[in-house]
Order: sequence, then C-alpha cells, then structure tokens
Amino acid sequence: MDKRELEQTLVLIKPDALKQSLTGYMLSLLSEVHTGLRFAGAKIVTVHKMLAEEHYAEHRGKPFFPSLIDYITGRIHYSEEDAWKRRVVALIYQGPDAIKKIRDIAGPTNPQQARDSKPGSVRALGTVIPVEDGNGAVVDSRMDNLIHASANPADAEREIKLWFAPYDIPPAMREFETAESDEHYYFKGGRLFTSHEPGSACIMAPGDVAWQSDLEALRSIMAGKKAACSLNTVVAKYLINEQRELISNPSSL
Ligand code: 3AN
Repeated sequence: MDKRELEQTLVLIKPDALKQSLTGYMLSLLSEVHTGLRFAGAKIVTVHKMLAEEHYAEHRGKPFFPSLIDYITGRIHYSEEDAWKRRVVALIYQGPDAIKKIRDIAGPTNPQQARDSKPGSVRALGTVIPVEDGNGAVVDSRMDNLIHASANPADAEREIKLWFAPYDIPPAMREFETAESDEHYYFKGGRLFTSHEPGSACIMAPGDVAWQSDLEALRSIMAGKKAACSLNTVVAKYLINEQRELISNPSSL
C-alpha cells in the first residue's frame, strides 16, 4: 500500500469550538464522505499544563505563550465554576494526504486572514483576542482558532505520540513503531523511577506496548544519558484524565 494511504494527522477540537457547539459541524466537514479519511483514534481530554506546554513547545518564551496555554487548557472559555467542562476532543485521522486535506479544511492560523483568504474554512469562524500585560497594555494577540491540525509529517508523528499511547489506536492502524516494556516505570514530581514510590503513577509495566521512541527515551533517562525527547514528552499522555495529584505542583494541572 502507498505509504500516504496510511498517513495520519492529529486534530484537536479546541475549547472554543466545544463552547460554541461546533463539534458536530467540524466532524461533518472532516467525515469520510468529504475527505476519504478514517478515524484511527479519538478521546476526550482535560488538558493538563504539562501536555499543553509540550504540545506548544515551539512557542515557549513567546509573549502569547501563557495565554495560549490558558486557551488550550480551557481556562479562557470555562470559569473555575465550570472547570469540569474544560476539554478538547483529540482525534487521529488516517488516509491519503491526511495532513494536507485537514490543513486545507482548517484554514490559515490567523482567523482574520482565514476570513479574507479562505472563507468557509473552520478557522474563518475563529477570533483574534488582544493579549495585555499586567498594566493593561496590549503586547500581543491570541488566536482562538477552534481547531488544531498537524502541519507536516514530523509534527504529526510527534503530536500523535504525545497525545495517544499505542493502546488508544486499533493495532492495524498504528503507523509508528512500538515495542514491549521490560520494566516498570513510575513518575512522580518530575522524576522517573523503576520501582514504586509512594504517590507515584505507574506509567508502564513489563509487557505493556509503548511507542518504541518513548521506551528508548525512558531507558536513556534511567541510564542518565541524553534522551531524544524530554521525560515530560513521554509521560504527559499517561497523565491524561488522571485524577490524582501527580505533578509536583497540582495547581498546574
Ligand atoms: P498552526 O496551529 O496553524 O499550525 P502554529 O503551530 O504556528 O500554527 O501555532 C500554534 C498556535 O499558536 C496557533 N493555533 C495559535 O493559536 C498560536 N499562535 C501561533 N502564532 C501566533 C502569533 N504570532 N500570535 C498569537 N498566537 C499565535
């Protein structure tokens, strides 16, 4: 089969889309009859700060970064009272030219540009919000653009592995290499352990199937060697919808 037949991409239906009840509309636009793409994975996620910061790692340090994290974690669109509604829908679509097809339906990053150059795209329905500093001066803008879609194959692989473990995806639809863990791995307070620590989360047990690249990273980290990705990149997906307070500062969840 042509490799592009199996091409996968990550889509996030963001909190502003959920709040405006655009989910059904977006799923229709992306449906197999319109795009020729199929679901390979789907989950409802309350986005914790670690996952948000890993997802948007390339924007770390930019003026709009804190606001971007508040946006994707749902803090902008749902108050503390409605904190339980803070979610995104995370989807993997698979099929020929999946990345390009969904980027085309999503439209340009900036909703104002989307309205000008791609009316009818999803992001043409989004909003650009001024970002103020502590003194009320406008220092940047935040783009509430309803949908995330991977930009290229390398981003798609990184993002799918960040949000989904292999067991979230039917075996015949897994595009990236997997391997079996031969160790227990536990996470607590930003650190990795191979034996149980009180209050830690068991990330992986012997026999569990994981992304091979994640296992390589965990083994390097335990051996004190440089890993291809950070511990947080591996661990974030295993803390999705975890209720216990496992990150050192629980208020950051
Ligand atoms: P895309 O989502 O189209 O791939 P990225 O990856 O460059 O665009 O940006 C990720 C998110 O960061 C965007 N969806 C947008 O919300 C925000 N963003 C990117 N660039 C800017 C910017 N210059 N000003 C404000 N927000 C931005």
